[in-house]
Amino acid sequence: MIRTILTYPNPELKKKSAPVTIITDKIRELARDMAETMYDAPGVGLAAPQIGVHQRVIVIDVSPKDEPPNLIVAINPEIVHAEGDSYEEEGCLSVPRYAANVRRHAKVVVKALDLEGEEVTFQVDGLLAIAFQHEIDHLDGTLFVDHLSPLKKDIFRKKYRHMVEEARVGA
Ligand code: GNR
Ligand code: NI
Repeated sequence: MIRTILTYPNPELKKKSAPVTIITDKIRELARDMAETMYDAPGVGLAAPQIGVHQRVIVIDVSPKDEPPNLIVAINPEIVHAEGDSYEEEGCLSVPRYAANVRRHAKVVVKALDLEGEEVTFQVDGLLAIAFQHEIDHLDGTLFVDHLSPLKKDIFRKKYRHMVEEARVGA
């Protein structure tokens, strides 16, 4: 089932998500719905709090459109190692129509559980490394715009309010 993606400035996006303690059918259904919602959007990732569920579950698929899908479901993901710097443009399904460059680690090692409860380790770089960091941020109530300098964030807030108002008039 495709779920509704919450958008900034919804306060639900600022809450910290809780670790998953048992992988139940409900968690499996959540992961399925998240993947469906991500592919429908479309986006390269989605975190549970973006659909109002405050559990530490993320889905990611950065495979190009002309290649077969490569879905990652990560439960309780944790960055256990990081190195290098990256400064790339990001967007977010919860912050529509806005993009900005964000400083991230270039490479990360992420430990997580899969849907069978097995521990899995991802050693990633490039867009996949950025996506993991972006999604794990969501689990801690952080949006990419929270990484902007105070001046840029202030400009974002003003521009965004204006954009949302314009969109409302247009509707
Ligand atoms: O679809 C998405 N694209 C994207 C592009 C650059 C950096 C991060 C992302 S994640 C985003 C989907 C989303 O909002 N996930 O939380
Ligand atoms: Ni996002």
